[in-house]
Amino acid sequence: MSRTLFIADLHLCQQEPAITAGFLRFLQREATECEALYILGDLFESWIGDDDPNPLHQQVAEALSALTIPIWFIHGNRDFLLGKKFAARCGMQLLPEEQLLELYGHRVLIMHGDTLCTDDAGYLRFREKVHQPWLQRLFLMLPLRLRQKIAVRLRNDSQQANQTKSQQIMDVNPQAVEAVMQRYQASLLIHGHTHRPAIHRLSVGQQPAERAVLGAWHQEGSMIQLDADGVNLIAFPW
Ligand code: OKV
Ligand code: MN
Repeated sequence: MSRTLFIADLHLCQQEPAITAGFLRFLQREATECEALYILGDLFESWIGDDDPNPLHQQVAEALSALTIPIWFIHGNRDFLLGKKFAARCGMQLLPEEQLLELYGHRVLIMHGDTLCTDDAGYLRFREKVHQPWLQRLFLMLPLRLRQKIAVRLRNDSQQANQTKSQQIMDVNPQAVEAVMQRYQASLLIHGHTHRPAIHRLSVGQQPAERAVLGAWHQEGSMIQLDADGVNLIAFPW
């Protein structure tokens, strides 16, 4: 079937086995009937190293590697540390944080979406820190137990900070959207992160354009299907 699927923000974790089960079902059904699958970040709720022996990771790697279609992965703000080793175990290929695709006659820009939330200065500061290669290398050299402790601490701090942030701060900045689409001359942007599934019409320069936002999998599944007819946002029970 000539269609490409996009998903993001599953936030898989051991505490939510129903979402994992839904994802495995999605892989067996939908994902076998498409040309390629793009995972646009936050597949996992947290990631502290490819050496984490979490059985959930093994389960996901097995299910993904069973697919015959190409699988592409862009890091999210939660699983940004997911590395080449785990990607190889899944049979998926890592992409840079912004990637332009030419699909079915569309110029499609894909990304996780966190870098579009430019009003959230606190988050951008956190991002800059934990994206420093030397700090990542240092973190990954720590014993797993210590990494786990640090991660729990950072997640608690972040949860407290988010309680005092407005909804608008945590959405995309319209100028940032227009700028990045202009830079890539993209007519369609697909991203996740904000958990506000929708297809927005906008103009970039003078040209009509679209921004398709994936939903999180907290209550139901969410995917975007792209084919020759255009872009479709689909919710489904998991
Ligand atoms: C992921 C987020 C925790 C947001 C830590 C260096 C440092 C990496 C890390 C630890 C935390 C990812 C890897 C996690 C995302 C949070 C809290 C807020 C807003 C270091 C490199 F600094 F400690 F050396 N981490 N984990 N947050 O638990 O998956 O996205 S995480
Ligand atoms: Mn996110």
